[in-house]
Amino acid sequence: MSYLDYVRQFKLPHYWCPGCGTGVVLQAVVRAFEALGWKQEDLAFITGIGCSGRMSTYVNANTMHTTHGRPLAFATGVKLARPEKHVVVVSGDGDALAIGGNHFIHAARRNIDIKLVIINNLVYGMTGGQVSPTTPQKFRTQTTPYGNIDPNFDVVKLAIAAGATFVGREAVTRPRNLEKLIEKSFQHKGFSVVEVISNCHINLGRKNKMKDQITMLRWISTKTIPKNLAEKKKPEELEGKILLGIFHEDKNRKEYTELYREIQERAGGNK
Ligand SMILES: Cc1ncc(C[n+]2csc(CCOP(=O)(O)OP(=O)(O)O)c2C)c(N)n1
Ligand code: SF4
Ligand SMILES: [Mg+2]
Repeated sequence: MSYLDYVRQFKLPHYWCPGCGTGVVLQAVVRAFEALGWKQEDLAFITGIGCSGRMSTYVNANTMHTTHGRPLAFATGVKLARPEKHVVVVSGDGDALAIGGNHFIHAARRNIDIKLVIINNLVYGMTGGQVSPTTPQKFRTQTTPYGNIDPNFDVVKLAIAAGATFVGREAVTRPRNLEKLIEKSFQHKGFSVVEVISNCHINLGRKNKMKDQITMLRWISTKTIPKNLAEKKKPEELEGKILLGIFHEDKNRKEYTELYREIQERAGGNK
């Protein structure tokens, strides 16, 4: 199957602003489906609400466009009911880490086999650019017009601390690396998290002297550095940099639906 078979082309043109990084993530996701040869009938693709949440409109598989912050709750239900299926969630930074922050840490804690991709555009894009838990300090947003004072989450550290067994980070400025990372995370058995640094030049960039997508993508390029290159740099050269790559992979921890099946068998269920 071609990656285009995983796209509902009759739904195009898409909703996103020209140059939005969300489209780059869609491309990487469907190319990973193609590389893995997943059948559409074996795939549940679930999103929350936000510009990122709109992705379930365009993916040609079993899709659920759920409520804001709740895609992991829906996905947990799907995976427990049909553990043999591939369950993929795409979520925004607000969706996954603000309103959905609790679902995020608990899905990670359980190590349930859900593949989570977080489109971290550092803001609530869809609703006009309110501050999110990943907005950098000093950034101006709709709700922090004089600059954000809240420290931002490090999504990678949060995911590892909560118990995710595959954790990586990429940026929309490196689409091929992004595709490879997403493909690898989809092959992992357990709760995987790929954070994608993305651009919302419309509702964040324009408030922060990045008037268009090119300027914002350049900023992402200068701000990010692959982990292997970072290893050769001095600490002072890495100040304020966001590292990219795979940060954690644990293949030994038991996956949640397997544990659930075991306990069902012990309890005499599934007869
Ligand atoms: C329960 C609930 N609260 C608030 C909203 C309004 N709302 C819709 S999208 C959104 C934020 C989206 O931000 P993010 O998850 O980062 O996605 P993005 O649009 O940036 O991709 C909010 C607050 C909602 N739809 N439902
Ligand atoms: S508002 Fe931002 S995140 Fe939403 S489509 Fe436009 S550029 Fe993308
Ligand atoms: Mg966002």
